[in-house]
Amino acid sequence: MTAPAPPALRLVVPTLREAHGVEAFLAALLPVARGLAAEVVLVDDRSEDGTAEVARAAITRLGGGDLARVVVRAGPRGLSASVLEGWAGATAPLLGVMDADLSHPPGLLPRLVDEVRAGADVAIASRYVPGGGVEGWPLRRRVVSRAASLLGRTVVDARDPLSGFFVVRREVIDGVALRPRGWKIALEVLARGRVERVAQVPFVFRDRAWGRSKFGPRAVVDFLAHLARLHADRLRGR
Ligand SMILES: Nc1nc2c(ncn2[C@@H]2O[C@H](COP(=O)(O)OP(=O)(O)OP(=O)(O)O)[C@@H](O)[C@H]2O)c(=O)[nH]1
Ligand SMILES: [Mg+2]
Repeated sequence: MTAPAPPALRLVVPTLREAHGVEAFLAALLPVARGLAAEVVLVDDRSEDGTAEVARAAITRLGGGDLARVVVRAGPRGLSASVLEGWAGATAPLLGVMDADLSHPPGLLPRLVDEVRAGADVAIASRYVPGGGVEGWPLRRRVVSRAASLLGRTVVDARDPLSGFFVVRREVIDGVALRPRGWKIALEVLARGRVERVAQVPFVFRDRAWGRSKFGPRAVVDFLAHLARLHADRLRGR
């Protein structure tokens, strides 16, 4: 028997309390992942609703045991920390991340991978380029997101630097000390990684189809602190 081919992409999906919809998400994602020869790692932050167990059962039911697994984290919860933990030790040349609540269409993944294969260092699924958008968010959330994106653009050259859906060439961050705070891993990768070419692929972000939003004032505070640190490090030449 020949050894299985190494994965082309490691896709990390951070999860917190997604038991209700994670099976629908995996049903949409796994065929796409298989087509891309991707490995999928769900990194769950000890969700109390049984997300990890539901996801494991779904992976088995969907016949995805050879390409997807669930890791349950220890230690303090954190979205960016979960993503870094999921990427750690990857041998695939490409790393990716997306949300588990179907806000990010799995069908867009091949396009992001193609962009990196065609020469981009990072391919971001972007809400804020022509053809992109947001569906189902109240005005308040749209305004906060837009304002945060504009602020993010003061440190990185991308229209949606807070997108949680992107693919990056592994070499871009290999050996780079990433210190993300809170949620915005893309901002950190773009600001500190060896990024020269960014591809921005439009998509329409759909509000979560189930579960309660975890967005709140804490997310805003974390973001502003993260941004301040990136500016300070830049001034100090780090
Ligand atoms: N591991 C881990 N995953 C998280 C954490 N917070 C959120 N997530 C997951 O990260 C992804 C993005 O979080 P969301 O809560 O959907 O963020 P959002 O889309 O900005 O906001 P809402 O959908 O309105 O809640 C989802 O798959 C969540 O389940 C966390 O602290 N740890
Ligand atoms: Mg969401």
